[in-house]
Amino acid sequence: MSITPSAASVSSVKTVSVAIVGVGLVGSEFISQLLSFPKPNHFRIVSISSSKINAFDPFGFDFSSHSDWQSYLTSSPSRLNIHELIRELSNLVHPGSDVILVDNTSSDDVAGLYPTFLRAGINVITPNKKAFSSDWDLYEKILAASLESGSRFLNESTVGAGLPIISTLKDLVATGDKVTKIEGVFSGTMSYIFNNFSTGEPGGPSFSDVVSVAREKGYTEPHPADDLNGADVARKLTILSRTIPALRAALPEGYKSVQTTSLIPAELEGIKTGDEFLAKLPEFDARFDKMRAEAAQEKQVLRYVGVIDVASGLIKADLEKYPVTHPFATSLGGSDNIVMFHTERYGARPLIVQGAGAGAAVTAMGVMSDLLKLV
Ligand SMILES: NC(=O)c1ccc[n+]([C@@H]2O[C@H](COP(=O)([O-])OP(=O)(O)OC[C@H]3O[C@@H](n4cnc5c(N)ncnc54)[C@H](OP(=O)(O)O)[C@@H]3O)[C@@H](O)[C@H]2O)c1
Ligand SMILES: *[C@@H]1O[C@H](CO)[C@@H](O)[C@H](O)[C@H]1NC(C)=O
Ligand SMILES: *[C@@H]1O[C@H](CO)[C@@H](O)[C@H](O)[C@H]1NC(C)=O
Ligand SMILES: CC(=O)N[C@H]1CO[C@H](CO)[C@@H](O)[C@@H]1O
Repeated sequence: MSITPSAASVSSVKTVSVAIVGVGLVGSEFISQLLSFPKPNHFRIVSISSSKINAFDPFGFDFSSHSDWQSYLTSSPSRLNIHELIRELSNLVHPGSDVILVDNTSSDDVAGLYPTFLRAGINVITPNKKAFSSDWDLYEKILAASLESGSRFLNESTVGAGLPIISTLKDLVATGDKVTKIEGVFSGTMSYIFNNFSTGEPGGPSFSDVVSVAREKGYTEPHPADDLNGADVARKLTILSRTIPALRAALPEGYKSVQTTSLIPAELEGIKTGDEFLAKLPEFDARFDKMRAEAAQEKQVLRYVGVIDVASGLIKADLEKYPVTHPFATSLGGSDNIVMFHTERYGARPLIVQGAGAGAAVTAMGVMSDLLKLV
């Protein structure tokens, strides 16, 4: 993708030091988008870390080519010590000089340190759902640390990757609209599986075949049960619920408090490896076939959705049926996400956000757009 900022946006002398923890799919793509940003710009990359190694340069790396950062990292002698990193980064915080941590990991440990980063004056941008969807306690600590220090944390890409879902919800709330219900397909993996499995026809490929193909294509976690348990959707619902004033404290234990239907057959609960799980999944195809056929008879499709009903306080992740004419049946392809916001102002015709909800390029774009909000 190409980004063309206006010349005016670079007129101030502010520098922004960026530290990236986690350099897999999203992290690598984000670095590449940052390095492609037209120069001169505010940004300099001062730190890159994998789970083990850290490369740090307080003046900012001077990469000659886009792939250079990989050799800096692999040849760095320093092991990652996250507390040390926080100290180094806090030394770079001055008026006119901001520091931003980009957390691309899915680590609970890094998420647990957000309050420490924020109190040290370091802004946090993250696609990592862990911090905001876990216990209320951590969430409150993050909010308090941000308020106290004035450091900001941005989390747009935690739900729907690059799609404007959190920002849309925030705007609805901030302008005084009343959200009555949010309903959507929030998991790219579940979207792919059911878009393929349930098309409104009574027959089709078996559930286990669809899951296997999804895994081969890299759309699922290595262990498909980690997607089929619904926890990812529950985490995203937690993040959205906490943004709605009436539901702010509705989920004390975060995603664990969401009413979640797991698609893992009880008999396959706790199986250690993804391979073993997939080998046994065909034994349960008949159940899924039956649900699909029943839905088709009612001219409906199956979709794994998240629902937040504000009036009743019901927050659930579940397999539901939708008419074959419904947008969840007609407008989804691949691993698209779709989210419907029912509000007082939008009335009978809900606001709908839809598009690719997973993938490195669009997730990194969500992170990048958060970064631009900070300058
Ligand atoms: N990779 C992403 O697209 C993405 C998006 C938003 C946030 N994040 C967060 O960023 C951090 C690092 O992510 P990670 O990718 O390293 O996690 P990972 O453990 O490699 O996760 C694999 C993920 O693949 C995703 N996926 C589904 N369809 C895909 C497609 N068409 N192309 C690529 N990926 C697809 C699924 O996302 P879903 O089931 O979650 O949709 C699944 O969670 C984590 O905290 C993660 O939660 C990642
Ligand atoms: C389901 O996936 C298979 C295998 O990739 C593909 O051939 C088929 O066209 C897909 N069907 C739908 C409805 O997406
Ligand atoms: C996401 O970040 C914003 C600050 O930019 C915060 O107001 C909001 O509460 C956060 N959402 C969650 C659920 O953490
Ligand atoms: C999506 C992504 O970039 N994930 C990576 C984040 O960083 C960790 C640690 O280096 C990698 O293992 C992940 O693949």
